[in-house]
Amino acid sequence: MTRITLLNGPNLNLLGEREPHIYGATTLAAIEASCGDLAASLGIELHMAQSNREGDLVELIHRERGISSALIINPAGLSFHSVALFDAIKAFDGPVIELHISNIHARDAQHRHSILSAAATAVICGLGAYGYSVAVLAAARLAGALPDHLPEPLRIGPR
Ligand code: CA2
Repeated sequence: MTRITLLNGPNLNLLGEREPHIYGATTLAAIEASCGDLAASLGIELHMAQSNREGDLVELIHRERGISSALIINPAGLSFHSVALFDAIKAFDGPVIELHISNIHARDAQHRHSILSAAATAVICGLGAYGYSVAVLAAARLAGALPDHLPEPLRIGPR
């Protein structure tokens, strides 16, 4: 069974509790439950983790090398300065989707430029919690693991 990893970075454990006007009212637990359901319906194993520590995320990515066929990561505040995460993403051997709940391009200067995007295969932002569902579908597509019964427009891909 194809395995995909979904990682969430610092402070995202607080989703739904604070700043709902920016990050929405959905909790991380609800997002993970919904992504798990979607993955199951696609016949994919979805491995999920959240950490507030940069080193933990680096190690989680290392551990998935050769095991997960694609990586989805919301690096949160680490997006804007973490060279260690940049290098870990570069070292991952499959497609990597960088995901943000908010549209970081429409944010203040501090939240506008992710240095990780240059290492990612694709970037999804501004779709709120729905972006996680889109990312799971897209990661499955990039991993070549979408089931044949899905409509053709969902199965066509960039490559
Ligand atoms: O929009 C996103 O998903 C972000 O990655 C979230 C980060 C932010 O630094 C990025 O610019 C965009 C912040 C995550 C903080 O999460 C919180 C959740 C609830 C309450 C407070 C913070």
